[in-house]
Order: sequence, then structure tokens, then C-alpha cells
Amino acid sequence: MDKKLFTFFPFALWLIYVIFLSATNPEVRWDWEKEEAKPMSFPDGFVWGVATAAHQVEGECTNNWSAWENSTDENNNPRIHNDEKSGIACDHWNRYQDDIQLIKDLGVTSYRFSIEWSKVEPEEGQFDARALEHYKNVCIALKESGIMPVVTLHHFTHPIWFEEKGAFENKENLSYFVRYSERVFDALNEYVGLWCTINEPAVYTYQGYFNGLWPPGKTDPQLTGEVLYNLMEGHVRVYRALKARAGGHVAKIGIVKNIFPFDPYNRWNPLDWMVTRILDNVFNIVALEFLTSGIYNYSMPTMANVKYENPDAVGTLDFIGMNNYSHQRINSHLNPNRFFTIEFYPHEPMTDMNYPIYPEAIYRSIKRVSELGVPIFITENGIADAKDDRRALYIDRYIRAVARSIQEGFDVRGYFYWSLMDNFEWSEGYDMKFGLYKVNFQTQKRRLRDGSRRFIEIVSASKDE
Ligand code: IFM
Repeated sequence: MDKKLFTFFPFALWLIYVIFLSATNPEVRWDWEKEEAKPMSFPDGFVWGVATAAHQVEGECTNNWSAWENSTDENNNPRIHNDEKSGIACDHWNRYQDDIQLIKDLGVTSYRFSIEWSKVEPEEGQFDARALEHYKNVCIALKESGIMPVVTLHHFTHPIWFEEKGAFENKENLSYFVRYSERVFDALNEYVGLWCTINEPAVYTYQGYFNGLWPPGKTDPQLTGEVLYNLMEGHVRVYRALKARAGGHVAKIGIVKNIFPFDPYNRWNPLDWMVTRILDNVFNIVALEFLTSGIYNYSMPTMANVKYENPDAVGTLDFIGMNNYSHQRINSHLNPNRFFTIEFYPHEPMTDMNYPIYPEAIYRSIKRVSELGVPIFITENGIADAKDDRRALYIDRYIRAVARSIQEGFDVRGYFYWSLMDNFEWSEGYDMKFGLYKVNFQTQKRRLRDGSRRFIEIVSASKDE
């Protein structure tokens, strides 16, 4: 072969590959001056809400997470930032009535919260009627305030006995999850507007089984793929089981999927593209594909290869809950132990979490989940902003991006801000301030943040339309 052609060929291939990927995966960026000049409108019946999760707000939980918080790593270091424990958190278990008033004051009409399985079934097979009664009272109090309860059955936490059995590592354990879900459903279904089976399965598995930052602290890519499958299979079984119960045929049941669009750090670097696509596949696509086709194909070259097929997965969504906060930018490395890092450009305006304010991400994510062909609820979106100097902008722009997606024809039915109030942010402890209400954890006083007023304005304006 001609020597010149020989050297040109790989270069041409690289160029074609990079151009193709860049064209088919644009990193959407809008002109915000123009976006802000557009009126914002929402369809009639659009649901506005706020969200929390049991372990993060209720207090006094004894579950897989409390065990984790109270343990140390192999070097005797605390697991949680600042060695914090969830403790009594926001004492929401006892203060829920006051908190419902706070929800009402925001003008929203829905509250997404989760059931703490370890309180409902503290020992295997022993259900605590008082705990179920508590959640029933929460639902009744919400309804009396004109607020629709949206219930999540599994939001990262479960009883210690379930963890000791291997939790979602073992397919046989799914029957426990189904049995617990049925009990909760029977007790609460008459009040609940939307049921979310599992919150963010890919986050739970990534943190607990891939990078080991959450319980059970494992770092095993193959097991990550297996556990993710079992969670998805758990969703399917719970959906089918609840549909078969009294009132199940009219209940609205879905799963909550977190979507992080992935972008390469260097758009000219094919390796960055490759890793970006692998991560996008395992984090975002695999679960969505399973729900549309029943085919599960979790693959990380040389690290994980998990394949399953379950046609019964198709049709197990009455809606999709979609959580989005930002995007992830991937810088690849030729290091088998650390083949990528998440890095952002210096000009990207950051939240207090390790990701930037990037409102186009929610639009991209809506587009993604719209492929499922079911109504979409944004079940979480919000900012950690201790200084409260970016909250109003974040709220305004992300909600504008939701409005734009609706105008373009995407079937978004509701938006829940994360979170009602500051709470325990898992391995980040209490430093991350996501709350519309600031919480003083010494006195348990709540105070509306200034930046949250933008949310109240948008909700109120949408009602006047
Ligand atoms: O606090 C979490 C929540 O539990 C799950 N979704 C993301 C939130 C903010 O990180």
C-alpha cells in the first residue's frame, strides 16, 4: 500500500468516527437570553410537587444505611463526610403535620415521599401495624390539605435482615420485596396518586457495587450489572403483583429512573467517546431498553457482561418517573484501575455537588425517556446550594427547559422539586443543602430560602394561566 495512504487511513477513520459521534450526540446548548424572553406555560392539570425520601428526613431508621453510617472503612475512616450520621434527620416522622403545612404554603399539589421498609417490616415476616398506620395518617393528612401522595417503595434503604440475605444480589430475595410492596399497597392505595417501585436503580448499584461508596461497599462491575438486573426484575414483579390486587388495575405504577446525559471531556478524543458511550449505556440505556424490549444487555468490555431477557418487562409502566440534575463529563485514561474521571470545564457553573448547572440536561433526558412512550413525571430535580446564590436561576432555567420540551410535544405531566427541605445527603452527609426550606438541625426550625421564591412564583403563575 502507498505509504502516504497507510498513514492517512487511521487518521481518516478517527476523523469520521469523531465527526459521526459529535453529530449524532450533540451537547445541546441554548441561548439563555432568548429562552428567558419566551413565556412559560404548562398544560391544565400539570402536577407540581416536592420530594423527600424516608431515610433522609424521617429520623431514627435502623436499616442497611444506618448500619453503614455507623461502620468505618478498611482504614478505620468514617464512611460519611464529616463522620455524620442520619440520626433524627429532620424528625419528619414526628413533624409531618407541620411539614405538610410547609408543602401547602408552596402552592404545590403533590408530595413524593418514600416508605421505610425497615419500619414496616423490622423483622422478616413481621409487619408493624403502627408503622403502616403512620403512613396512612400521612396520606390522610396530605389529602385533607389537597395534596396528592406519591409513594416510593424502595429509595435506597431496606431492613438489615434483607441486607443480610444479600438484598438484591439474590434473585430469590425479590419475593420479599414483592410481599412488602403488596402490604404497603393494600394499606395505602386508596390515597396514593402515583406509585414508584424503585428509586434510581442505576445510582443504587453504581454507588453500592461499582465504586463502593454506599452500602454494601463493593467494587465489582459484573455484580453491579447483576444487581441492576435484579432491581429491574423486581420492578416488573412488583408491577405485576400490584396490578393483580384490588384496585391495582386503576393504580398508576412506574419506576424512577435517574438520567445523566454523558458527554466526552475532549470531543476530538475517540477514547473519551468510547468510555462515555459505555457509561451512558450501563447507566442510562440498559434499563430503558429492558423496559421497552425485555432485553437486558449490560456490558463493560473486559469488566462486565450480563445478559438477560424477560418479555414480561414490556408494558410494566403506567408512567416513567425521571430524575435529572445535570450531565456527566468523562475524561478517559489509559489506566486499567481508573479508566475515567468525571471532570468539568472551568467555565461550567457548578452546584455544590460535583456537577454543574446545565438546564439543557433535563431537556435531553426528557427526550431520552420519551422513547418509552408513557407519560413522564419529573420526580426529582433541584440544586444543592448552601449559599442560596444559584437556586433561583437553577429553578428558573430547568423549569423553562421542561416547558420547552412540553411545547415541543413531549408528554411531561408533572415536576417535583428535590427537596422540600435540607436533609441527609447519603455519603455527603448534611453539607448539601437541597432544601426549598433551610433546616436548622439543632432546633429543627424550617425557614423558606429566598431562592425558593422563584419556584413559588412559577407554580402560582402556572395556575393563573
Ligand atoms: O438526595 C438524592 C436522592 O435521594 C436521590 N436522587 C438524588 C438526590 C440528590 O442527590
